[in-house]
Amino acid sequence: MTITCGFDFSTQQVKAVIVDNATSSVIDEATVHFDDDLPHYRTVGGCIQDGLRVTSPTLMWVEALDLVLNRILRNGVDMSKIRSISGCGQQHGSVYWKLGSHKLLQNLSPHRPLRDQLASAFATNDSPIWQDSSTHKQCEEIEAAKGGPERLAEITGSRAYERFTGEQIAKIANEQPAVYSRCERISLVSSFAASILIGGYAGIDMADGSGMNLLDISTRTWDEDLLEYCGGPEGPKALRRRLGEPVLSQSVLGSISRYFVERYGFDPECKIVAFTGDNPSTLASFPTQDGDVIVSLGTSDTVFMTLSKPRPSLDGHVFCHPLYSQKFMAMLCYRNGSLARERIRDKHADGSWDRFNSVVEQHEAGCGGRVGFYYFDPEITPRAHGVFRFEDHRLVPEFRLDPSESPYDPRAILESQFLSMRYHAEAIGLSPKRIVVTGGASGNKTIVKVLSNVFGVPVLQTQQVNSAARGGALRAAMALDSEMCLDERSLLLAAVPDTNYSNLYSAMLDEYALLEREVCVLGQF
Ligand code: XUL
Repeated sequence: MTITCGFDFSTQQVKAVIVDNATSSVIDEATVHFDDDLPHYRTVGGCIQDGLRVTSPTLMWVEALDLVLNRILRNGVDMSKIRSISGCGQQHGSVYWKLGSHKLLQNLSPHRPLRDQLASAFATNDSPIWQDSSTHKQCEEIEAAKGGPERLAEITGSRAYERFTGEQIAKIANEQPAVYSRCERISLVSSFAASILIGGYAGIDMADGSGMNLLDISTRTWDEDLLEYCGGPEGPKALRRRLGEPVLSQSVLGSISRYFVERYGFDPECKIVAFTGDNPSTLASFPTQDGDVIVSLGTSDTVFMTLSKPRPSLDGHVFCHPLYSQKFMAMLCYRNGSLARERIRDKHADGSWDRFNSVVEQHEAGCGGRVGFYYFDPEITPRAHGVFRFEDHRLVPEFRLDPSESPYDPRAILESQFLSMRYHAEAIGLSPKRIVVTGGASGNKTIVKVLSNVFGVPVLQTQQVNSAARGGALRAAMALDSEMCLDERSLLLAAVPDTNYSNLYSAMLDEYALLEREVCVLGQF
């Protein structure tokens, strides 16, 4: 039996899964939850928020890697049977390795934990992550530097976004020149994890590299003008050197470092395949067909599908595909996903999903002309911040309720989240024939039913959880064998749309779009 290992370095936790290559199913797994398992880093939801700036302690991720491997070992997994490893990380987050750290990586001693050996490996201890929205100035400048937002989107697949890594690097290069000048290498969260595993700097893969506003997604090389802008006073050459050359997502980077062989019993021949972003990795974990759109309901909600030709626009993103070097993936990202739904659940349903569902079901589709926008944190799609409720097109502080009525917010948040997905998905040319739903909320029947009705298409669920980590293990197997096939039977029908409701939601779309435009003005930040 051959097995592979997949990692997911996500916002709130690190997960490792062991997959049996013959059946492509998960046979073991372990998780390290940052807030609970590593409380000394004092994170909330895996990060530290200071106004619009959001970072995670880089060393916390390092410590989590040892901890999760210890847990896998304790479960009794024979590490010497693992043939290859890959994985993913939350997208856009960046790590700044200090001058000389390549030597630390090459000489890791198996007798001391990674945390002790890499404690001084970073030029800054705080890694900016995808929830950061502090780089509005850099967004305006980078679009100007590349000839406008449309041109930037045409080249890199996206207009400028605050969380994108180029903007984050530009901010550090200009505002923290001492940090930038003592940095020898910049990794994404994905290539950072791969670097530790190979004991040397791993290249940034092209799929995750597409989330930087630096990569030309057609030529798959760094764009010179963008290197010039993001590299600040030290210039484009110095940034190119710090980034290294981008690599194909399916590249075998090398064998696992001696540290893991001697400390955990890995086979010295175990191969490390390039890590990628969590969304590309999730895409790689599904047996999708043409017309399938994946909706991932997690800390962030994301919507994505495979494309043969890039069609970048001012809405959403186009990334290089994580499996096929000639294909692309289109994506939308929402910051106010599960955490916003949980906030409404806690306010109106005492923290119980069952109660939340029954409150949702007490109201008719469309909430009788009520629409709510719940951007508790600055939203990415669209760019707006705040909570806004409309009754018959008029802004109201709260929805009016008869004494016998239950609150509208639970249904209203689901409807506006999914109407937004449908509206923006149509804007980037995604018209699903089926939706495959994944992520924490995908097991909730009421939520899935509303999703199906809003899009007017059937929704399929997967029996497999941990799609992003599993995508890592599957990619690790495919990079070596290529004959691994993903089984359609792992997808089960979870909801079919009710035509009456779907027609009603179709009719609501124009009105929704008008209100969203109003909210973008009211909720500017
Ligand atoms: C995608 C994005 C988020 C993170 C979450 O663009 O910012 O989905 O990848 O981990």
